Amino acid sequence: KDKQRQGITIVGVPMDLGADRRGVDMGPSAIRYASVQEKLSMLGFDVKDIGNLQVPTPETYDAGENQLKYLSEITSVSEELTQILDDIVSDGRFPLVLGGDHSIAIGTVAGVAKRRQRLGLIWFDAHGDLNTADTSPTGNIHGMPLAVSLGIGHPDLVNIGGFAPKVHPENIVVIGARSLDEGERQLIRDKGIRVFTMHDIDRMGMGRVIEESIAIVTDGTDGVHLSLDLDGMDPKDAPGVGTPVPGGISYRESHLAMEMLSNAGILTSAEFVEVNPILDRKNCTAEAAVALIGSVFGEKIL
Ligand code: HAR
Ligand code: MN
Ligand code: MN
Ligand code: MN
Repeated sequence: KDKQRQGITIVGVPMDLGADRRGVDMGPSAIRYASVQEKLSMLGFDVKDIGNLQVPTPETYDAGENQLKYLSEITSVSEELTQILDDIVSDGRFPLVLGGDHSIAIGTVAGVAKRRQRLGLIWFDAHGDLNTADTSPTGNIHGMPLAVSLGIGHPDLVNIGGFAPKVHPENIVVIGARSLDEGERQLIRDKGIRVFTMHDIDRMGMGRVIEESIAIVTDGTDGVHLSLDLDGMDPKDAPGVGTPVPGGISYRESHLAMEMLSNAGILTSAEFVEVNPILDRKNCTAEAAVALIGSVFGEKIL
């Protein structure tokens, strides 16, 4: 396949300003330690790791406004990430972003959407990340990136990269949702976003969920981004996340999802976020992330 020859560029974003619990800033290290580069090289890809973005440490800054904590710091990191992602895409390489809390998706999505007419987006997550300052129960920006990408939220975030919105509701799927706030439910209804909840996954099976998802994110689009929050998985399989929610996607279901996406050959960029090594057991969540990354890039059992 074409993808076999495409280069992959890894970039780490050690961001933890978007979440309450410290430790996700170590996510990129943990994922590298779990041999992500070796895995991709073994699969035959030309892999280049450009290292981490510089991210401010919370201790040296004031969180600022309570409903949008660290807004200005997250805004500047997002602008920088947008530029880097746009460069990777322009070079014809596949960007693989390692987080960091999910607020980094604001920059990732902006960067990969920049040169596209229409981006498809797969949001694998226990949460909707569809809050705004008005609806957020915490003021944490990692609960807002999907809303921001839709053009909803603080103008500094929404206008990152100089354009908005980055995605349209009809090209988005959320997979694995089981913890939504009232304002998020409202937004899902208003915008008609396709959300495959855990209930849907239980009833339909992951196979059908992914078939329907592929149809949605490829309909009229010229690229598909996978934004994978490790808390979408069940905490039994991925305990090292800041906001675990029981009853999630199993290890096997998540692999099936990645394998089907790989077989469909539709992904043009991906990010793996919210790995928190402090809360993990012997790095097993980072290892799960690397196993999933392997499947995304075509690793097969036989
Ligand atoms: N919905 C809650 C909030 O807005 C929880 C945020 C979820 N945390 C994440 N993002 N890990 O998916 O604060
Ligand atoms: Mn998330
Ligand atoms: Mn558009
Ligand atoms: Mn989440």
